[in-house]
Amino acid sequence: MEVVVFGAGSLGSLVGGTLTRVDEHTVTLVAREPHASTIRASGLQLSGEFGQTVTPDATTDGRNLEADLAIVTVKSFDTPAAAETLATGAFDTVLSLQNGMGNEETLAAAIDAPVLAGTATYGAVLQEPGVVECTGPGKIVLGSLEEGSTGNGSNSSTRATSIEAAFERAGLETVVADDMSRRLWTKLAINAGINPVTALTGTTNEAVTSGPAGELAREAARETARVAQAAGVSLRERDAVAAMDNVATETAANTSSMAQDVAAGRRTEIDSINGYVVDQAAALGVDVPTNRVLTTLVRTWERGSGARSD
Ligand code: KPL
Repeated sequence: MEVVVFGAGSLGSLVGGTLTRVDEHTVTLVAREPHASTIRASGLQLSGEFGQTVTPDATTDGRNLEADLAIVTVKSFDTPAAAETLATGAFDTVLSLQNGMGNEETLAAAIDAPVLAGTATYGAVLQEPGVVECTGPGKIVLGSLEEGSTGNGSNSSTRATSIEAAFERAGLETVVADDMSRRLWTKLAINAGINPVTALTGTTNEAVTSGPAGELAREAARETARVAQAAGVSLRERDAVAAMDNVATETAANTSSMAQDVAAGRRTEIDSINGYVVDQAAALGVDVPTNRVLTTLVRTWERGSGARSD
């Protein structure tokens, strides 16, 4: 399978690099400098669980590429730009493995290829250009967001199943799901709890496995489940909390993507995670005080540090 990974930061490099381990896949990583040129010069080092050096192709220019599969791992605020770039190429299937909500719709509006939704809970950290570490085992769940399109034999089902098989052969734990909307809301609850709390406190995911920080993260996950329910998605509060607890424990040593962004002085995905929960809650008449406070604090940090200007 020919694979292009758009936005090969930590998770994208981990997934793309892991797929490169299997001979039948040709992988191109679309990455920033100096990551791209380091990979071209000396390969991509996978440290941690997948330890080895692999040699995917790497470029900074994502235009006019062609592949069987495009995996999108850009930050959610970069999805519109990535969609425009992807639209200049040709892909059989596009798979979003991003945090936050609304990415699939943005991609589908711009690209002439089926877009599958996906969630990934692997802990991944880009240690330095050319080196990505898997800091916690996880799982990839993928499928179509269209109701009724994942039945046996449907096009989406066939595509999802062949991607699942390809990922599994490379050692990435992957399952196909027919309830992607619920899965995306569950992942949103996980990120709404873990990401801002670890980002604001400069801690690893272990910080939310217990104590007051854990309770704060759990409350953010509970509120997210309430908003999901108001939106017609059957996600129980206790399932959202259990999912968050499970990921925090499995990835305890990981620095969450938002904590990595804050540590590097970069803009975060707060708008499409807790900010999305707050906006949906307002539209649906649900009170989400914890998500509101977390959103305000992270946005205040972004403005104060110059990471955002609005
Ligand atoms: O998705 C993640 C992230 O950091 O954004 C988790 C799964 C919480 C891993 O840290």
